[in-house]
Amino acid sequence: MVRVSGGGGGETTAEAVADAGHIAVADLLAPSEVAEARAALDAVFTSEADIAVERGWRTDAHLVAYALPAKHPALLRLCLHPGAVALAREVLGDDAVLAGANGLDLPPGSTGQALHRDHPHPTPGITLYLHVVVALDDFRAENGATLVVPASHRPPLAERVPAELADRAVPVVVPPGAAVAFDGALVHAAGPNRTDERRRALHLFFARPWVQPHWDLPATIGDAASALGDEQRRLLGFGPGPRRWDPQARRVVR
Ligand SMILES: O=C(O)CCC(=O)C(=O)O
Repeated sequence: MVRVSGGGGGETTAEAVADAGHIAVADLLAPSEVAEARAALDAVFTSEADIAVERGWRTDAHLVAYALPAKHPALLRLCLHPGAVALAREVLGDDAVLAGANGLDLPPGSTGQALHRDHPHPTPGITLYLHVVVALDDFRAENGATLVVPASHRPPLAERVPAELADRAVPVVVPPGAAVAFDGALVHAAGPNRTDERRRALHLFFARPWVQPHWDLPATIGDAASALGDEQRRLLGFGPGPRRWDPQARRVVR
């Protein structure tokens, strides 16, 4: 994994995230994996086209699909990509879990997103959530490269509301297959797309195993869980988390 921006360069990935709040890494996905991810994501978008507008998944600003590992076998594999998992583990620890996984397409003319924090309460000194945004198309300033506000996850900027920090937002320019990763409390947004090209990304949202995930992936995957390997189950947040009572089986299950 080659870090291409974020931090001063001499520190570890975890130190760079603690300091600047964000990093960019090159070549997280190989070109063949980028092609596979694009095709799989487009297949999910197509399969949801009939309900996307009414659910707010397709707007003028974005096309979004949630819970990707439950929707396509290639996305189950790619959302748990060894490079992304290694990055999450460097920052969050070896027991990091995937706490959400979405796909986003910024259509031509998109206004982009408002600056926001994924986790609204900064936790200076410890990163609880790491958002790994994997570029599936070139991320350029003109087509909506991720905007980040460096160091906005820690004091003094942590006390400021996102909209106040617009003049400090900078685009992170990366090629397809690279990733922008940031502390979930960092102020960021998908930028406006002023081109006639699409700008697609996978959003891999990792967390420490003892904080609330943004998505209940074990429940979403349901019966397909029996086909998962032990490592996939652990990364998706199946056990050893809280137990639950299955009234049908009349036993405790994870
Ligand atoms: O796609 C991006 O550049 C960032 C998306 C994002 O911030 C979000 O969906 O919360």
